[in-house]
Amino acid sequence: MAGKKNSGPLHRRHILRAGLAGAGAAVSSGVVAADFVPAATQTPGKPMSTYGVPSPHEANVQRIVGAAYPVASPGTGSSRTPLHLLDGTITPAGLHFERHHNGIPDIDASTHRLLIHGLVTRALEFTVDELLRYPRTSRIAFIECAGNSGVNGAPQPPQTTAGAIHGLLSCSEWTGVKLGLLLDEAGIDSRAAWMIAEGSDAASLSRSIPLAQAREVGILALFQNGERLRPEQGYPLRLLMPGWEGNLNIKWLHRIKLTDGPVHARDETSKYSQLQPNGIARQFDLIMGAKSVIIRPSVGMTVPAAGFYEISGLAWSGHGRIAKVEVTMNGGQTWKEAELTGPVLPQATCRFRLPWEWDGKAALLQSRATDEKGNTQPTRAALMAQRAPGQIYHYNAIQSWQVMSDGAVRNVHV
Ligand SMILES: Nc1nc2c(c(=O)[nH]1)N[C@H]1C(S)=C(S)[C@@H](COP(=O)(O)O)O[C@H]1N2
Ligand SMILES: [Mo]
Repeated sequence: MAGKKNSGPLHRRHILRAGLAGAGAAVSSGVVAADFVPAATQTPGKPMSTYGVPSPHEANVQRIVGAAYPVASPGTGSSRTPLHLLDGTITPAGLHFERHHNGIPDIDASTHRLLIHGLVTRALEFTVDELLRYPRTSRIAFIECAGNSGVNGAPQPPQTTAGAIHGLLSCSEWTGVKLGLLLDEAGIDSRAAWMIAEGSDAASLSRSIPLAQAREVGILALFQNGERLRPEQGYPLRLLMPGWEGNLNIKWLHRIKLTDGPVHARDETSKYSQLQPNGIARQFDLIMGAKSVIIRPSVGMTVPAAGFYEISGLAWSGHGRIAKVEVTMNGGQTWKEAELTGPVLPQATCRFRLPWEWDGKAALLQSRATDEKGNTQPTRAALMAQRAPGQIYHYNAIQSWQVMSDGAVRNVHV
């Protein structure tokens, strides 16, 4: 069945055949409609609220907070999106992963300024109110930290949830002003080839970015999923470089300087460069590769019994749209093409799904995404062979989950 396309939405016939129709409890014939009165129908409900929050019954759906290494201040480190507790493609703002190099600054938008200077015809300074007068654009895009999934580089596979391993990844609708518009207003000097963007946090995080691409795809994001950016995501202003290394999406952005070359700032030499086995480091490896991960089932979940299940996961690529996601339930002997349900947008996560009839025997599940440019995912062995020991950036290898005969799921290196 290699490469066979899934025939589309599940048919009721298929579900009946696979026995899922028995998943609900049988209702005894003695039950009448009058007995079936939910308690909540008996009292008036709660009033309206000014800002909605999730159901108290979903209180376990939280970001996974915790630094994997000792940090200098409590605001330094990351929290991860609980991918395994969500569905669809858009990350709720309150669950967007966080990566702060020195905490979240408290910024009053009315005093914040953006400076564009360096190799420009005239330096420009903007207040946030001024930026809000410019024409806006919206796009759905993922942000993925370059260190995402790097824990899978460890010799022993971590037995933690899909969110804990792969949750330095979130996807939102971002709205703001095209960077190119403001660069053109400042006037790009012919010597300018790069720019450095700097944040106004205690880390003054700054990264060099090739100017032509920044002008083409960069967005000065002011809104996230319809509301103003959350402080954790860079309020009041962040740079969005869809599909590029998370680190380039400078939060609390206050300065863009046009330069003739990369600045080799601290954050692109001490970090975010990657040592190869030959001792030479790759620098400015800026676009996130094609990637996918099966989220249901994954570690922490149990497949209760043989029968029908839906395998589901996320796929994304910094190079464009996802073209296909193949899934194997037998460790790569045969692959089936999953259905991409819902929007398939460039530089955005998309959802793949595939029906699975589990026979109750041990099964090795993997997914492999290919994007529209033909980029695909390496095996873990192939990826590790290109890395010096301990190098964890841009880990996009195929994830392997072993479903054991008792239904438990293990992370395995194959
Ligand atoms: N100013 C500033 N911008 C920053 C960072 C930071 O610490 N300071 N972290 C970067 C890193 S490493 C990543 S992965 C993304 C994370 O964005 P998020 O916290 O909105 O998920 O922001 C980037 N922008
Ligand atoms: Mo990052």
